[in-house]
Amino acid sequence: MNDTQFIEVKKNILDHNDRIADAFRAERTKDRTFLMDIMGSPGAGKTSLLLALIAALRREGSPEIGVIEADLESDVDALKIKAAGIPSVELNTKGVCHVEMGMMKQAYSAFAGRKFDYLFLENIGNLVCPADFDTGCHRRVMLLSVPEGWDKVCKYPPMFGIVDALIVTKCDYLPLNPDFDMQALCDHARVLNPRLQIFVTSARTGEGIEEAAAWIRSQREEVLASQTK
Ligand SMILES: Nc1nc2c(ncn2[C@@H]2O[C@H](COP(=O)(O)OP(=O)(O)OP(=O)(O)O)[C@@H](O)[C@H]2O)c(=O)[nH]1
Ligand SMILES: [Mg+2]
Repeated sequence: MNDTQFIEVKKNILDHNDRIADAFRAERTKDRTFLMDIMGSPGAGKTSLLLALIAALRREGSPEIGVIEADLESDVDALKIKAAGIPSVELNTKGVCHVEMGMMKQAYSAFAGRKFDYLFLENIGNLVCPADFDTGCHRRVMLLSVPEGWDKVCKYPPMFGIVDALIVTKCDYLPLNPDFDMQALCDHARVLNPRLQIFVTSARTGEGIEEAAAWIRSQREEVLASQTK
């Protein structure tokens, strides 16, 4: 007799997380807060890009913007964001390699009811685990920096498959990396994800920042419009 039971632990955990994420997202839509999850490898340029994007978003109107900074350890990034005059909460995962909804809700509650037009999550630097966990955001983007190499799209396909936008960062390094094949990156990424938006940016020179910020504004408008339908 075969009495082996298979327990789908991962599926159950993810389903539970997804349900909480859907409810959280709906609440934030009601509040008119647009949430965006920023993912990418350690050092891909997440904090630098965030600072550049927030400066660009602030050039039009005066949106209320907040940031949740997730890290395995330290408050280095949260302090950088605060130093730029942006409300920020440090989400210290104590070694966990992704953010899930229990953490997200706790971090959000630390803003004590403050209302935002845009709320960004800088996820843990990791191209693998964060792809599995819905963080309750309206849009998810991933960063790939030029020094990492275009072939990461072949090695970490799930992340490329689930995001709304790919933001190539540190494009000022392109002249130093002649083997970075932008066309191959875009072709492979669009096979994995045909609806993917792609931006090529540099937080150092400002290239592509206005375009990415305009897309973020348009995504917020889209989310808010979906609520009034
Ligand atoms: N040349 C160049 N360097 C950049 C750019 N963006 C970030 N950097 C540098 O890359 C390094 C990492 O940038 P961060 O913004 O801290 O990257 P991160 O992804 O937030 O890093 P972690 O949070 O530690 O994973 C820093 O030395 C930045 O100055 C860019 O567009 N061009
Ligand atoms: Mg950072």
